[in-house]
Amino acid sequence: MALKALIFDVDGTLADTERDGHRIAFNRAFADFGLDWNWSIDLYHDLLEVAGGKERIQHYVKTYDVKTFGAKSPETDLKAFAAQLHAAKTGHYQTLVKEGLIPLRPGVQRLIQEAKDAGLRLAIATTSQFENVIALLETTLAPDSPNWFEVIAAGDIVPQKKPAPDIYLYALEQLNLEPEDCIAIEDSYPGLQAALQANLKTVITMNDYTCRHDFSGAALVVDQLGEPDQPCSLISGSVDKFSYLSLKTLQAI
Ligand code: XBP
Ligand code: MG
Repeated sequence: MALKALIFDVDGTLADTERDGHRIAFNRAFADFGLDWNWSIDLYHDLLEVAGGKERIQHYVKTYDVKTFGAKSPETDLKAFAAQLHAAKTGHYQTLVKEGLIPLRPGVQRLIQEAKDAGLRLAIATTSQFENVIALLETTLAPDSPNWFEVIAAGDIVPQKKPAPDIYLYALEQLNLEPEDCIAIEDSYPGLQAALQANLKTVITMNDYTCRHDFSGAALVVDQLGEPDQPCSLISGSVDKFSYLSLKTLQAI
């Protein structure tokens, strides 16, 4: 196949944003609202089953039967309450990202540069809020890097979040490409399901939160994209011996 575009997931794929970024931001927002909720590292692992911050908050309230008393918002309208809480969380997340505390994962900058140099088109398909993606790209890649991506498909732009394929279908439509022209790069089971249902060949770069997920159906699974001096491990997939994921490797799968 002649590879034309790479479609990147964001959280967990470009950077380990969840544990030290989103989780902390949620907890700060809870404190702002006078809530005694605390999302520990382990609890957050379970909560990550639900994609989308607003959806995750609603899931938490329903599943863990927590009380929203003491909050500034009415308890009666959970959706509206979650949206207010989530707006505060988004502010905290951006502050954390802009402090430069969340670096890109190994190999991300290199692979994006290789793809750019080879004239490949770039896109993003994420569940996270659009403004979160922009803050992360500007802080970690380059101030003008949002312009490197022809499509940034994010957050509520589609009705159904991952594992539904909607965000990938939207990105493909905006790129005006067929799935066989593209490769998706993901880190999680819900992300993989979304990409596979959009018929995209998918490479998984797993992380601490996702390393026990079921990655059946992925073309390749690695523990990180790797660098020439920082080799990655091949977890599954059929590919010639390599020590880091280059564009050449992607073109061969
Ligand atoms: C990431 C998510 C997001 C983030 C939080 O999914 O599920 O909800 O956890 O971001 P993906 P928001 O890896 O597919 O991008 O609070 O902005 O939703
Ligand atoms: Mg992800």
